[in-house]
Order: sequence, then structure tokens, then C-alpha cells
Amino acid sequence: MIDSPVQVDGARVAVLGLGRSGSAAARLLSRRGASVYASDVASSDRTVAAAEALITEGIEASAAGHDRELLFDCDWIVVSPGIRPDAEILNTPPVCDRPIFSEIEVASWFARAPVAAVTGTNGKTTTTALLGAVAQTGGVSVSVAGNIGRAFSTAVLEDPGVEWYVLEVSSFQLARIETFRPRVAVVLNLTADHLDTYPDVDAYARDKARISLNQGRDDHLCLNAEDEALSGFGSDRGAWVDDGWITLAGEAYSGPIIKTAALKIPGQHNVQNALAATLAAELMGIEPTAIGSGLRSFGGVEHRLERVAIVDGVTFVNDSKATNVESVTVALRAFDQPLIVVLGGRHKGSPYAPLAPLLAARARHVLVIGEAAPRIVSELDEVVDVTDVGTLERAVERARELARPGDLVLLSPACSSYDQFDNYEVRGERFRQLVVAGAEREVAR
Ligand code: UMA
Repeated sequence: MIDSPVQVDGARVAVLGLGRSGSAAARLLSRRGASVYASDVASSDRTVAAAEALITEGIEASAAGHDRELLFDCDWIVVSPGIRPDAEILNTPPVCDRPIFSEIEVASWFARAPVAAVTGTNGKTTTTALLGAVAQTGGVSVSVAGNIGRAFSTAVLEDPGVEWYVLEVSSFQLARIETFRPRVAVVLNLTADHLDTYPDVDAYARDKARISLNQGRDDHLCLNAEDEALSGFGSDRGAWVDDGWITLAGEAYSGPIIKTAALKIPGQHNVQNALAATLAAELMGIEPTAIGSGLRSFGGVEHRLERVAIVDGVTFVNDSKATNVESVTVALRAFDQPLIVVLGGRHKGSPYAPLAPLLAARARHVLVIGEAAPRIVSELDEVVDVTDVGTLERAVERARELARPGDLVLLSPACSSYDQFDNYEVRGERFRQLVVAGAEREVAR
């Protein structure tokens, strides 16, 4: 717990956005003595229900618009990570004249345990979940939260007595921090992403780099020496692969941990994630034997290269979390079988052409859905069979018709989900349902 840069108790605070972050921040601040007005521009069932839930708890809230008159009375503002920096509300009075903080910044004021925070373009969800699992194996109580799907404010409210908070943090969450200070910070890798929000890669990288903004002498920053954008930071501590072994040179222990072959999570990228988690765990004080058992037993996270079912010899893999081209590249490399790949959703600004060589080599067919479909077709149709099928329902149906036993159907969209779904989890769940429903129909026939 640190001193907040602004007064909380007795302050009038506006929370923008009624998603997971906004609702949780509103609750946390209200319990800490602030008078909160929480609002959302959208009038969907979800935002209306979120506003009603807050109102029943005695918190002022509204969906279907931000009430500017109420905003004028507010001393400072909390912004949800999904509100784009160029959103009108952030750039016009009264909001632009007030201090604006991100939700993780606000939550950190009330966290009584140190934070281990993981960022990077890809692998951060897996690494965060893995680090949480390793810590738990080591007997350390942790609360896992952040971009992974549970707001840090929720963790602070629900798990006040833990020894560590293990957080996945995104560039959007880091953009408006002021005092957020992880004891252990991890930056996994950095490649172009979110170019629909940022003017260029440098601006995105600048936000990611803020993870170490407030770190001091007793804090640790773990970087990936193999990542072009992050290398060049020499250090005598680290984790690497030596003759097939994950090997650690840490604070209290130096030596082998486990063989990479003992990891359950597939692919070379997951070896990198395991190395990052190994080093971070040791810096959190976890014993090397516990790190080894935690790494060995971790089975991966939902929506990330998640094997959903095998139907008539065809494997269906849900990689809905892959919302950029690098993630899809990693997914395409993780399997040896012939692939039928489902791409598409909302375009995020980066080209799809870099996928062409891998798709040409591994994909039997590409099915595209959502707003980005025409763009994807035009960038890929010279190298691979690609069909715009519009929806995920159609994609699963068509994949079934095209697939032969031994093939693998991979939902790995390279796009965000917001054109057709609430978020990537809902998209992944829908894929799972469609696969399972199709399998049941086959059985019934
Ligand atoms: N809104 C306004 N006014 C505006 C614009 C938008 O009120 O002018 C509203 C929207 O209608 C929406 C809300 O603001 O209801 C924004 O919500 P949000 O998108 O921030 O959603 P949350 O449920 O709070 O989820 C956020 C993260 N979402 C994003 O960063 C887009 C979740 O990460 C995170 O799990 C959650 O906080 C808890 O920390 C998701 C994500 O997709 C998984 N992250 C991106 C990624 O991983 O690529 C960064």
C-alpha cells in the first residue's frame, strides 16, 4: 500500500467504462470512501446491467452516455483500458482538465502485497498464469489478475491477505500509471501490435516500457535477451536453455531446473515463457524444486492453443486469444498436421501478408470471418485457398466439410473480436460450443 497521489477518502471520482475494470474500480473506490460516478457510453444489455448492479450497491452509475454535468463535479478520473486515448470524452473538458489514472494504478494504491507484473506483445497470459501456478506450488499465496481477465481492483478487494499479486499488464493499462511499481517486472517481447490505437510501434513500446517507470534498487526487471527490441541489457542473472535443460542463475540458486521436454505446454515460444516465469519466480523467493514442479504440472490457459476436441480424427484447437499476427505465427509453428485456419474479426492495423509463407506451407484452407475478411482475402489469396465465410458458425461448418482425418482446425484469428463478440473469451467459448454441438450431431446421426 502506498500513498495515493490524490485524495481518495471524501473525493468525488468519475470512473469511465463499465466493463470489468470500471465496475471493479468503482467498487474499490467507493469502499475506500470516495463518492463515485461510474458511466459508460454504450447502452448494451451488459453496460445497463453493470450500471444497475452498482446502483444497488449505492454507487451512482449510468449507461448510454457520460453525464458531463456530473463529470464537472469530479476531482479526478479513472479510465478503463479499452477506452482509446483519442476518445472524445478523454480529450474534452472536463475530463481532459482533471488527473486521469488507469485502473491498475488506482488498485495499486490499496494493494498490501508486492506485485509481479508481466507484459509483452505475446505470451503474457500464459506466463502470468504459469507464474501464479509456480508460486502456488511453492506455497506462496498469490492472487492472479490484470489483463488476464480479472481486474486488479477485484483482486485487491477479494484477496487482501495474499503474499503477492501476479498481474498481466497491457500497454493500455500502463499508459496512465503514475506510481504503479512492480517488485518484479517481466517484459517478454515486443513486436508491432495495437496499431489501430497507437500511431506507431514506438508509441506502443513507450507505454510498455512504463512497467519499470517507478522501479527502484530493490526491484527487478526481467527482459528477453533473444528479443531484438529488448536485447542489449546485460545482466549476470537469468534463465536459459542449456543442453535441453531450463537453467537458472538466480539470486539464491544457480543450476538446472527441469528439462524443456517435461513442459506440457507446446512450442518453442512456451519455452521462452517458462524461462521468464522461472526467473521471476526465483526473484519472488520461490524454491527451485517448487519452480520445477510448477513448470512440470502447468497445462496451459483457456483460449490459447487449447485443444477443444477430436471429432472423426480432426483436432479442433481454440486459439481465440491470438489477436495479432505474431501470435498466429507461433500457433502455426506449434503443429505438424495439415491445418484449416480460421482468421478474421476486427482489423487492428497490421498487415496479414507476413503469414503468407507459413500458411502456404501448412494450411490446406483458410476461412475468414468478420470485418477484416475482405482485407485478409486480398492479402493472402495468391498463396493459399481462402474463403470469406462471414461468421464463426459458418467457419466451423465449412471446416468440418473440408477437414480430413488427421487435420487440425485452428481458430487463431489475428484480429480482435469486437466486431462480432463481446471479447475473445466469448469468441473462444462460441467456437467450443459449435465444435461440441457438431460432434453431438454426428453421434446422433
Ligand atoms: N467506453 C466508454 N466511453 C468511451 C469508449 C468506451 O464508456 O468513450 C466503454 C466501452 O463501452 C466499454 C468500456 O468503456 O464498456 C471499456 O471496457 P474495457 O474494454 O476496458 O473492458 P474491461 O471489461 O474493463 O476489460 C479490461 C481489458 N480490456 C481491454 O484492455 C480492451 C481486459 O483485457 C482485462 O482482462 C480487464 O480489463 C481486466 O483487467 C482484455 C483485452 O482484450 C482481455 N486486452 C487487450 C489484449 O489482451 O490484447 C489489451
